[in-house]
Amino acid sequence: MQLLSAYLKHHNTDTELVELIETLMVACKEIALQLREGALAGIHGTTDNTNVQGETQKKLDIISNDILKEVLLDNPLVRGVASEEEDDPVFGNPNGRFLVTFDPLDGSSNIDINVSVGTIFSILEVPEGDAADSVELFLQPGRRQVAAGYVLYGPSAVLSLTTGEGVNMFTLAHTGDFLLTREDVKIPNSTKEFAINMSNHRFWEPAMRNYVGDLLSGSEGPREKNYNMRWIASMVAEVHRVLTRGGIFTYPWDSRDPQKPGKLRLMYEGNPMSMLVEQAGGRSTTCYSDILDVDPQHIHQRVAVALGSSEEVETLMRYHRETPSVIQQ
Ligand code: FDP
Repeated sequence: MQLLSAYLKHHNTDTELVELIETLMVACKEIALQLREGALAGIHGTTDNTNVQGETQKKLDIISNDILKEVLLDNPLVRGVASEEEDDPVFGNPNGRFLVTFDPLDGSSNIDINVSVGTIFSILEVPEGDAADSVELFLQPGRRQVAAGYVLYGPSAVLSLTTGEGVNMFTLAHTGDFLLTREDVKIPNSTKEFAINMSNHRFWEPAMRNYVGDLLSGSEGPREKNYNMRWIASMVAEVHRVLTRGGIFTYPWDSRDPQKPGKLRLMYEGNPMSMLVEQAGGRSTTCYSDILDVDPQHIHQRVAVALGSSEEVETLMRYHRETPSVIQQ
């Protein structure tokens, strides 16, 4: 089995990008260790703080954020980082080539119950000609990502990575190395599995209600097959399942907060997961257009997300084209 860095070098990945990914993995290994200790390390529970999105911060959210920030900013290749847990970007070497955005611990409401969580990351290059440190450096559409991935901390820790040439998975071995365990991951085009938080049903758009209604009517309904539902409430785990065996995962717009386009964040959830899914042959959309083409206006911008098996995502988009929208554009 091949080591992560050997695999990337063998496939002629830019050497500075390989170095940056190795740095990211140093931080993720440390987070994996902290998670493994769990209650023994006294790291469960919440802090008295809320993040910029108004969500209560778990102790491990903060610990993971601090680990990633410190390790990344220590690498001179890094111009700056932006995190779910930081109000504003934090800058490092003024001559650094890369920008990194991350959700340090996605699905963190699952930490205390010992269910899978993960770190999601996106890597961009500093745009040419831009001199000053500013949030604008980061506001690039997802199509410009040079790499993206996540580390899922489950029964084993797994890195899913794309540098724009397919998706590969690496498992953390007891030696502390990430070893190649799945090469050139491909999402099956069709599926019988969906993931959505059904408790929000009454807040969805009519198109989403119709679509899910038709899935639930199974072989007797217009889709003419029986679907199964999975909901882990940890995006990173849902996307891992979709990459592994197909399916559709969606967190759509809902009317609880009609001004917000969705719950998930574009720059460190929607974009990196969309790059992975597209690179694995799947589709990723806001329900109306590709997430990777969304022009970001804010670092903590939210986005509606539907991703996974291409035929299923395209069917969902057709429901949205054919049903009048209630969203004020
Ligand atoms: P969490 O708030 O626990 O970090 O990123 C947000 C996220 O988890 C996703 O991982 C998950 O899919 C979703 O929120 C679950 O949210 P709800 O329980 O509010 O539906």
